Amino acid sequence: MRWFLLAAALLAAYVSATDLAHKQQTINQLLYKSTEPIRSKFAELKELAKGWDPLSHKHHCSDGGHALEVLVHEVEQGNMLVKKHWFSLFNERHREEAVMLVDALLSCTDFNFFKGHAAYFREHMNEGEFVYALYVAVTHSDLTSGVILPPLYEVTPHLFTNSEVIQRAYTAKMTHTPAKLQMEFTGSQKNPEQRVAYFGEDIGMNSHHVHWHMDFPFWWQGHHIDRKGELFFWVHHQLTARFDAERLSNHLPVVDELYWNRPIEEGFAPHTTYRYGGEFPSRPDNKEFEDVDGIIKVRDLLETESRIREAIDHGYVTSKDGKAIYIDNDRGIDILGDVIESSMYTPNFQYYGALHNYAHIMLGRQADPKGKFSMPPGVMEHFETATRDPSFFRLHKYMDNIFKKHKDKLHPYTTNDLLYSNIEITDVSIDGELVTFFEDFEFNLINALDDTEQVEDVPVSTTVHRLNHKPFDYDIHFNAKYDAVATVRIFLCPKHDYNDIELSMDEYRWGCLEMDKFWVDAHYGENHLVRHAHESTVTIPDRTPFEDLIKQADEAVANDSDFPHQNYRSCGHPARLLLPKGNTKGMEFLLFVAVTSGDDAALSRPTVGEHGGAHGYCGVRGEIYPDKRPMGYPLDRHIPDDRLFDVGNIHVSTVKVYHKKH
Ligand code: CUO
Repeated sequence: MRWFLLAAALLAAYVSATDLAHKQQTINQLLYKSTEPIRSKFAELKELAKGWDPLSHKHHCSDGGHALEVLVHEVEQGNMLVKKHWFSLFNERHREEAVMLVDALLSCTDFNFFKGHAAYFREHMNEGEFVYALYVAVTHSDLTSGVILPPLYEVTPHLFTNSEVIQRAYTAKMTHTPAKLQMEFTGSQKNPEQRVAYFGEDIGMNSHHVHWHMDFPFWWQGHHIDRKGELFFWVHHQLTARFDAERLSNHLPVVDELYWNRPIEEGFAPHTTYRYGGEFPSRPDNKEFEDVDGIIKVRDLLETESRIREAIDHGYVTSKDGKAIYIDNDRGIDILGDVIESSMYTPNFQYYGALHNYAHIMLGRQADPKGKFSMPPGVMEHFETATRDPSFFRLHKYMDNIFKKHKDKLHPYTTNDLLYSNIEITDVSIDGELVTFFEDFEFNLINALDDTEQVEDVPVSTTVHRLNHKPFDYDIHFNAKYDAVATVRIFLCPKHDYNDIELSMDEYRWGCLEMDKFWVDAHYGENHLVRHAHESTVTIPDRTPFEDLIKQADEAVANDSDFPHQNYRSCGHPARLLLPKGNTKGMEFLLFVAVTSGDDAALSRPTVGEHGGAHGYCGVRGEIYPDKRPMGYPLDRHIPDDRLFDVGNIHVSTVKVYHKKH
């Protein structure tokens, strides 16, 4: 009997491993050269697409085929966006069409039907819509759990590199000369913003950002996503705080917020081309906002903003049926996030509008607000490209300050709230040095270039500079009065402002970077905790190159072997960007460590497993957020006096971040 059970278990493991390899291979093939028909070398997929009749598989849909019918109807009526046209999620109709495919794929009850529909619609829909929908569906479908999404910068490279690189890539292709092209950051050294372009244009950070919006789409109407509004606040708050830390590292003041009734100080020339639709529009310095014809007026944004500020002052948001939803509590930030973004969770779209989404469009269209020149959308209208534009951080600082207004109104934590009397931290230090450096990173451009199946590919790639840091560990010593699970929270905070004036806790708290948060078993007596930086629960390691994913999946399928399990999510801040750049002399930061009660955990066994990896900024797929406390706790509220934090379970020390040229 035991042998039988063992054999059955082995068989199940074997089937699921090879099953995963097949799924990975399918997703790879669907995304390979996505602007061209499915390659003939993927014969099975190509045949499947050719002979597929979506509606004959309605009984394999959880909704009885409703989503599928809607999509098929639109395709058959010729209502869909044509192929070889730009796609923007902020375009209402584009979004509707993409979401039709997401819904159809998510309704599949078996992967074979997911595959058939995806193959079919790949050939019948706009490429941009298809890629977006497939990424979202793979992210959310249980049928594809374990599948690694290829790096977006290798699937849609146009949105991650610049026009010059693309042109030179074509030259390489036309002349059949393999090429490794150096990509430079946008702009010139005459522009002070250039000093921090390495952050705004970092392809890993951009990938994290676009994936965050795929994990938490504002249009999402599926299963309830826990604390989605608060995560919107937190992930963007952290992006802003991290950008500010990079600015301080580069002798720039922290970013100022955007004002609708003042000029946008920084212009931006993206030097980037759509695959279809020409150049991304540029914006000169000091552009005054103009209404965007037929979409959004400056006046409406001001009105929306003042309604939201009023709700904060009142301490309640008014729902669409006129009821007060009180927000001066821990839940308030989540509701405000839903309101400000705004997502389908907003309690009153009619009254509070969609400040964030319209702001992206407003900024994206300032080069051609009247639509006179038929320009395509600006970089701000794509999550892939938005952070390149300095106005992105101004916009998000503006919204961040609205969130801050709410947080500042909440009652400050008292010493009693902060104290966890079981724990006394005796020492915190860094093992190794905090050292950052620039390195070159290469990614493949094969998918950027049109070609035919008859002509062999020429290897073309591009190399970008990117920030990285040396490995380091946190060394934390503490005493515990009894055995218990404890929550460890680590932040890195700016110590000085731009003028080198030391900041008080209340001044620096809003600029703190979440470095890590995890749960440990504290034992009675002395404890010595060594935590590696690479274990951080806000970051993910480098993404697997598309070429490697293809090779690994193909080999696993050919040999009926395991697909190497790579345990990371697509959403997550790049591990190599965990530290801000610092400077050559060693820039002082504060290392803030708080050990609080394990009761903070929302999960029953917080010390077991990694809870999906990058849960700090990205939550846990399909589960509740693992920490019950407000995101940013205990630095999220106003601190009237630093001495309130004089408790044994909180430790603040000064560390230095060195930047080395090599
Ligand atoms: Cu992520 Cu504005 O929300 O870009």
